[in-house]
Amino acid sequence: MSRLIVVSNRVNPPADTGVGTAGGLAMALSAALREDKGLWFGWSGNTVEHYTGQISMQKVGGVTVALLDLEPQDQNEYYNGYANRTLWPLFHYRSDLVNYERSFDEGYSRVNTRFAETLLPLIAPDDLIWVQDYHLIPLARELQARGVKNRIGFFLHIPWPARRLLKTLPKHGELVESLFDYDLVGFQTEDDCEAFVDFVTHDAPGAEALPDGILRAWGKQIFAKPFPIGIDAQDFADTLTSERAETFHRAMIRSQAGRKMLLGVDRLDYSKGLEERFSAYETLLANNPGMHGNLFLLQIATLSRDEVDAYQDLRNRLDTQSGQINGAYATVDWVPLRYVNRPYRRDELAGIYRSADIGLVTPLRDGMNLVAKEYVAAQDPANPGVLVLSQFAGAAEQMKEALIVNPFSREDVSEAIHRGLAMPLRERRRRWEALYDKVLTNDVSKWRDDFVSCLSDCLPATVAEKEAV
Ligand code: GDG
Repeated sequence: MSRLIVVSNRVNPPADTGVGTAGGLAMALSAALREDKGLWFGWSGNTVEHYTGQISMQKVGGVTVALLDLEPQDQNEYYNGYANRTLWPLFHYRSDLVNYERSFDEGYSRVNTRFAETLLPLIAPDDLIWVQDYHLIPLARELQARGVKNRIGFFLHIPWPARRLLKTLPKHGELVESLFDYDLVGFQTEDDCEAFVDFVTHDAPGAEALPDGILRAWGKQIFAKPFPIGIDAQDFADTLTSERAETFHRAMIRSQAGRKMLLGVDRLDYSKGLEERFSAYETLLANNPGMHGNLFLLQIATLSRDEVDAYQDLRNRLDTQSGQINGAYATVDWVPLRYVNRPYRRDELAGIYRSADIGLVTPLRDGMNLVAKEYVAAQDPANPGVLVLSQFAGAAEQMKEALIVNPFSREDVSEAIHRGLAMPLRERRRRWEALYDKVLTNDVSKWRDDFVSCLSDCLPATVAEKEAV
């Protein structure tokens, strides 16, 4: 069997998963590589004054991890710049927040070149290379320019934007063309895949969409398909029965003091719809005085990308908004909104999820959203909570038994919370059983296996066709 090389912006060694850091990509990849004696290559997260191109290798939990240090300028232009000030807002439909500077472009290409140069000596002829996410779109082009002939796949963890939106990006054609240097390009949902095909068929030279995800353009041929990501459901179930998870669960139940608990767990990011969620909760409180004192919202919003202005601004607005809600509604013995910025360990989170009556997952745009799946996996089968899920999370394509809402409508979200709180046990169980079944069946191993086997097995049949293009 070929060795798998995973390349991503950041690398979180699998041994860390018991405690866990925020970030769905890190969770998904560490779980996927745990059984695979693969190599995981990426940025260490550290910067050094002068780039050396040296990598540090370590073996963690059966996975060889190779880490590269970057320069401060790389961090500014590639990571905080092109990745998180240009592509992230654009791909999440926030063109108002897109910042485009040529220096970002240069930093993005430079870091992709650095990744290719340092990865090159580690690649063996049979290796399968699997590149992750929007930070590294041009990596296949850079590797091929250095003679790499291996199969290379790419998976996009975030949404693919609508055609007209993408065209606002300078050099968008070049970016899309560089995806045609992969053999397989994977998306979270059918919808994202269709948006990609829509762009290619309308705007790329010589484009042709054939059955089975075959796509031709720029004189090249690739496969483009959806591979919805999941969680490590078995590992999550084990975490749930850990002593720490149970201690946290008991502590939460005690602190609820008989009140219903609504729960949000998100990175502090404008794509997650936190302001809109707070407004919806405020609407619920304003319209239902009888509920005061009987429920509360616990929002865990772990700080993220705080070197980017839009994130600092959002943090300030959320501080104000949460203060206003508590100022307007709190009483001496009731705080309606518990707003928490500190991160929790993964096992602690599991216990917290289990004690929540409503899981509020209301992003304005989200590739998938693993919190929705973790919330479902953590519920007590005898008395499960209700998932309120945004129609704009990739997860909504699968999790149709959740209460699906439009996160832009405070009335819609507020009514769904109301409905969830009043939902009879029989209906809660029926919905939860269907959701849990999907979370178990479509887990992270299936995601990895489907992608990797497509990259290694389903392409040979078309190699001849590929060469004939
Ligand atoms: C990207 C895409 C896609 C959160 N707070 C804490 C904590 N978390 C963990 C959650 C979950 C993960 O972070 C968040 O995953 P999401 O999927 O919700 O979101 P992104 O970070 O934006 O991930 C997303 C994902 O990639 C995978 O493809 O689903 O659409 O945007 O696992 O539990 N973990 C710990 N403490 C916290 O305080 N330990």
